[in-house]
Amino acid sequence: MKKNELIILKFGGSVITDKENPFTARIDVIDQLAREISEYKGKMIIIHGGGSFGHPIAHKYKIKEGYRETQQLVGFAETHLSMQKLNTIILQKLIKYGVPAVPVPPLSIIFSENGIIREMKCDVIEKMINMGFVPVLHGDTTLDEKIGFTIVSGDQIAAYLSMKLNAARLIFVLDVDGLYTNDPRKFPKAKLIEEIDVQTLKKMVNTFKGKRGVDVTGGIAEKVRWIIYAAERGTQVTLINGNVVGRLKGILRGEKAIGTYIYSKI
Ligand code: IP8
Repeated sequence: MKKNELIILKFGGSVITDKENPFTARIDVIDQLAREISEYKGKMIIIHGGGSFGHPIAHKYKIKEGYRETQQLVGFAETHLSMQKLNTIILQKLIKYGVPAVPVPPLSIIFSENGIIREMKCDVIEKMINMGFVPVLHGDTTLDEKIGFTIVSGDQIAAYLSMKLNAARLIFVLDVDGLYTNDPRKFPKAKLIEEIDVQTLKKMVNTFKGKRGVDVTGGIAEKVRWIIYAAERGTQVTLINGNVVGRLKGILRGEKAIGTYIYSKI
């Protein structure tokens, strides 16, 4: 299958927010990433995670678990609003550097079924990228056919869009260098996996453990499942560290940066 030149970027919640402090964006990092993105002129979609803007409220109201009582409705609304606030911070930085970034709230275009995207209105996004805009989406609250509502992660949206729009590359921008054999924050001897083919990764998926703070959409193993989903469908997946100045810029220029490269035989 011929891939188009679309690049999808996924910003992890831990790189763009301070996960230890509710509603705190890492403004300097967002500024730096926006500046690096502004040098890339091809088609691009950006998706960001929730970090300390999304997960603590979603956790408080048990939004991921589905609708149980009316008090959750305001919690659902609050969670979505908080994600939009983070989205606005990112848009402001991108626009400051001349990137034509436009918001696309996933709540308005996704129906999920037991937490898995069943339907997503992608024609608006396609039209935007064809015109030269950079749509900016995020993990979000969604309406769900089976459980009323839930949360869909930015990783899932990124993997789904990679498949649907036939993206050439999916780049995960994290607060560590890539995928490690173990959690590098807890185990200093953990090794960075520099290259791995998707079949090997599939066999290892349950060995990945760890998440930080309250993370309602699952930890690293869940991320790896969506990486596999995209890679198996022919998108080249890479994980890099967004805290290191210049790494995103390099990879967008087609240079080889420190990170994890997932290979598939498609
Ligand atoms: O951080 C979750 O997105 P993620 C978004 O990509 C919310 O898992 C609302 C918690």
